[in-house]
Amino acid sequence: MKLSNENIIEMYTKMIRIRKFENRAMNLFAEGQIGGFVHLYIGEEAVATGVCSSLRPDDYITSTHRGHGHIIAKGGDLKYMMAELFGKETGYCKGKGGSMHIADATKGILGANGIVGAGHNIACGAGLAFQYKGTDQVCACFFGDASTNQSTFHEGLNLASTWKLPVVFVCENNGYGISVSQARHQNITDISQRAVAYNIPGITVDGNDVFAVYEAVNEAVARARKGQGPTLIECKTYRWRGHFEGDPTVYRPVEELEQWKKKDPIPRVEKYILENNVMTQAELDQLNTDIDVLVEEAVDFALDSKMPDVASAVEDVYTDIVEEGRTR
Ligand SMILES: Cc1ncc(C[n+]2csc(CCOP(=O)(O)OP(=O)(O)O)c2C)c(N)n1
Ligand SMILES: [Mg+2]
Repeated sequence: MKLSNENIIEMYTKMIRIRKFENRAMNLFAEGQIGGFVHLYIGEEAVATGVCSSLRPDDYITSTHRGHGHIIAKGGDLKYMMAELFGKETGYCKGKGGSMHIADATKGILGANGIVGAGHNIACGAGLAFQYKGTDQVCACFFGDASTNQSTFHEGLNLASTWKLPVVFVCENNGYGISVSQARHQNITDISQRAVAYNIPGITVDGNDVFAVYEAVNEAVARARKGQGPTLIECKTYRWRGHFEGDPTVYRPVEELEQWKKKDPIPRVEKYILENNVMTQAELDQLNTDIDVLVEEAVDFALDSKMPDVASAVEDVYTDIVEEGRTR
C-alpha cells in the first residue's frame, strides 16, 4: 500500500504529539500538579495513530481509561485536554471529568471511559445509528486485552456481526490487565482467535508498527463502509509505564520492558522517514520542536485557567434537550 509523504508526516506528527503530551503529563503528575488517576499510553502510540489515520473526520471512536492517545490521534485539542487533566474549567468536561472522561462529540470522540469494556456496546450503538441513517461512517472501538474477558466484548461482537454493524474492534493487547499478565487471565495468546466465534475476520498485527496497523484497519474500514460488517484487529504492544502513574510494577520483569523499548514505534517511523527522504533530519528536529512548543502552550493554558466554581458541580447533571415526540 502506497502512503503519500503527507500521510507519513501526519502519522509521525500524531505519534510525537501523543508521546510528548504524555511525557509532560507524567512529570506534572509526579510534581503533584495533576490529581486523580492518570493511565499513560507511552509505547502504544502506533495503535491509535494507525487506526485514526484510517478514519475520516466524520467517523467515530470509543476510547478507554488509557485514552489520551486515542483522543490526540482523532484530533483532540491538547489545550482542552491538559486543562481537563488539571481539573480546570476550560477543560473538555469543564474540569469535572479528568483524564478518564475526555470526549469531543464535534470530532467523533465518544469519550474515554473508566468502565472497562464499556466501549464495545457504545460502538455498536454508533454503528447502528450510521446504519439506520444510511451513512457510510464507521466507529472504531479501542479496548484492552483484559476487557476481552468482559461479557460486553462478547455481546458487542455478537451484535455487530449479526447486524453487520460498521464497527472496527481494535484490541490493544499490551500483555496485562493491571498486574495480571495475559497468560494468567486467558487461555489464548492471539485474541483475534475470538473472531471465529462471531464469524467475522480476525487479524493480529504488530501494534508497534504504525504502517501495519494502518493497513489492517484500512481494509476493515473499507469492509465496514460497504456494509460488510465488523472486524476484530488485535494489535500486540506494550505499555512502558505502570498501569497507572504511581504503580510500582513489581509484577513484571525489568528485562521485559527493556526488550519492548527496543521496539519503540517512534524511531521506527523516523528511520523510515529518513531512509525514504520523506523529511530531512533538520525537518524532523523542527517538527519535534514545534510539538514541544504546542505542549508547553497547552500547559500554560491549563495553568492560566480557573478552577471551576463549587456550584458548577451540580450543573450539566440533567439535560434540557427534549427530543421531538419524547417527554422528559
Ligand atoms: C467494569 C470494570 N471492572 C474493573 C475495573 C478495574 N480496572 C481498571 S483498568 C483494568 C484492567 C484493564 O486492562 P486492559 O483492558 O488490558 O487495558 P489496559 O489497562 O492494559 O490498557 C481493570 C480491571 C474497571 N475499571 N471497570
Ligand atoms: Mg492490557
